[in-house]
Amino acid sequence: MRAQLVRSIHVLLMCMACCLSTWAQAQAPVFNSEKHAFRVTTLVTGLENPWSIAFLPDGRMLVTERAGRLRLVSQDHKLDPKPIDGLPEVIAQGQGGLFDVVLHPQYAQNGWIYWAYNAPGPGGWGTALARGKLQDHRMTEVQVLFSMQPKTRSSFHFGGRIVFDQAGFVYLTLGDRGDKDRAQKLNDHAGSVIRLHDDGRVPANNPFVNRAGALAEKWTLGNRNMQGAALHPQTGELWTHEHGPQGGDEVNVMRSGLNYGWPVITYGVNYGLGTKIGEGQAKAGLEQPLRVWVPSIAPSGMAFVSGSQFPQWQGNLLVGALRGQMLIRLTLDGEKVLGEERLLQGRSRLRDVRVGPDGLVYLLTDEAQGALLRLEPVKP
Ligand SMILES: [Ca+2]
Repeated sequence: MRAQLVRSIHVLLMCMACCLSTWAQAQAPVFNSEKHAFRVTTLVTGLENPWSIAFLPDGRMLVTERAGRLRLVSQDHKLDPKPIDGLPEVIAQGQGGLFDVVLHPQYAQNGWIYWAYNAPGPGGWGTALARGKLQDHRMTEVQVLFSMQPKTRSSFHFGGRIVFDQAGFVYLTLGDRGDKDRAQKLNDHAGSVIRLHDDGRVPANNPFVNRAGALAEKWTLGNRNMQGAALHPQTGELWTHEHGPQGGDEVNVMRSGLNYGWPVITYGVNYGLGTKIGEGQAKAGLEQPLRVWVPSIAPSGMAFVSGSQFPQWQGNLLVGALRGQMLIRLTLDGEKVLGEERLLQGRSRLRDVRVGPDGLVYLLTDEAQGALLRLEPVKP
């Protein structure tokens, strides 16, 4: 009798746990939107604060978990219980941990996998970039290509997105590490995008290579914390978004040597206090964003829509939102934002947004029991 009662309570608790999960594996709800109806299929659950997805050519996927694990997902969407080992030490602390994972554009020929992570070093820790080659469950031939300087013990603003351009340069976004004045310093990597050759060498035509006292890896400055970056499919330019302070999240196009303003100009204010930061919203010589979100949505993950699955979304920019808990679809005319649609509102914090090789849209939810979701078009 007592055993039966315990069993009943156990079943009830299991049931409640299922109901509490936003994206249970069995459900595939259909959503209507302005241009497409779509189904959201839950492919994988049980990921701890997943951060990034990369698609291997054989149909498997790599998924990072912020706590420091790189995971494999099989072709039939089973999460391999055994993480990939051989990665250099990851400091999982506050917002820091394992971030982006990206394949080299010639992965089929060279096998290089790149990842960004919070690396230890003198003075604390900071964002770093490494690459390696996957053999079964082990990363081999590992090389650390870059490690930001100086390192501090702050838990905030690491950036951590990696993008390759069409010429083969690799870009890494770096946050201001919670110390805003660092973003304006040329002798500090914080608050910038850096640009490297694929083997970590500094390109001779980087903007500050010949500037005395400047760090040669820097491509931009004046950025606060970019957790979304993608290459524009037509122009080949690097688009990013960044977290503003309270209010003032931005979308920008990153160009060589330009200053994106933080913290001299911003559309945001100090958290809680609502007090002014810097000198206002615009200043000569400092770049203006293409789009500003006030109030903040806390953007993370970014992808341009391509492929044949969502023809009415072709060329649109998708942006995930953490605090905003939604997927944003921006329609564009060149660098002008024409419109915005808010999808999947109030369901989950979204950490990553990708368009897969199959043209479907993949999302990661930022939760202790996070999920890999897939948007699939539904005929009306
Ligand atoms: Ca700015």
